[in-house]
Amino acid sequence: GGSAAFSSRGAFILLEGLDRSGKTSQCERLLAFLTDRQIPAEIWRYPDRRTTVGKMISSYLSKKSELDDATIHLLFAANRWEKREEMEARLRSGCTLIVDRYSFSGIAFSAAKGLDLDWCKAPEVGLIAPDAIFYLQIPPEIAAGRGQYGEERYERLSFQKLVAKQFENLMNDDGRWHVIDAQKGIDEIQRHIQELSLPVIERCHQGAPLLD
Ligand code: T5A
Ligand code: NA
Repeated sequence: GGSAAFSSRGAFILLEGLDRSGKTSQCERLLAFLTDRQIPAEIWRYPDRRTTVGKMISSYLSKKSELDDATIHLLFAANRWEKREEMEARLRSGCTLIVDRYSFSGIAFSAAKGLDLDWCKAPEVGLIAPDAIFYLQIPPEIAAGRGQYGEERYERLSFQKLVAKQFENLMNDDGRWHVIDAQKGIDEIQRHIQELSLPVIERCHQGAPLLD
């Protein structure tokens, strides 16, 4: 036989959910857990507000600027594209990426505004796909009761209800999606995410191909 296509890599682990569903809290705990076990890992978050595109997005989200729905949709997608190459390099270097929001947020939030679903999905095609997706499921009313809700553009209960519907429409049974009850305690949720993540990370270390 010729040279094997084996190539160890890190896993792309995605957390998705409504605003205030607990994504960032879980990402930070998962990073601490993996780091303790000497598994190389980093947190990446979208939007990445540090880039030029990210600054435009941040200004829009904090209502300092206005953009039409199609334009902001494409900026969110561009903010993922501008990091794609670096993301691939980090994964191939063996680092697991714990990602706080990605394409599903991009699609769900824009589709909730009434933009055509297929049009919303199109600019996401060709990005690296996650190996596991943890959807932190929470009734929008409960999320609305958590800290500081209401300051950014999309933090309105009526809109979050529409976003929740879109997320649920995007989930499928391809084995990557895990619906997590986000009303449970932070530590219980974390243990569940850890248990489900370790075999995925192991598979990626064994050379499972990158998804797209
Ligand atoms: N967006 C994003 C798009 O429209 N298109 C896109 O392509 C992308 C990527 C970005 C906004 O942009 C939109 C979506 C968003 O509206 P953001 O900066 O990601 O926003 O901010 P949020 O996702 O809203 O982040 P939040 O910080 O609001 O929510 P998290 O990260 O889900 O929640 P977290 O962990 O900060 O927790 C929120 C509060 O709840 C408590 C925490 O202590 C904290 O006070 N909490 C819990 N309380 C009880 N039980 C639990 N299990 C708890 N877990 C956390
Ligand atoms: Na967050």
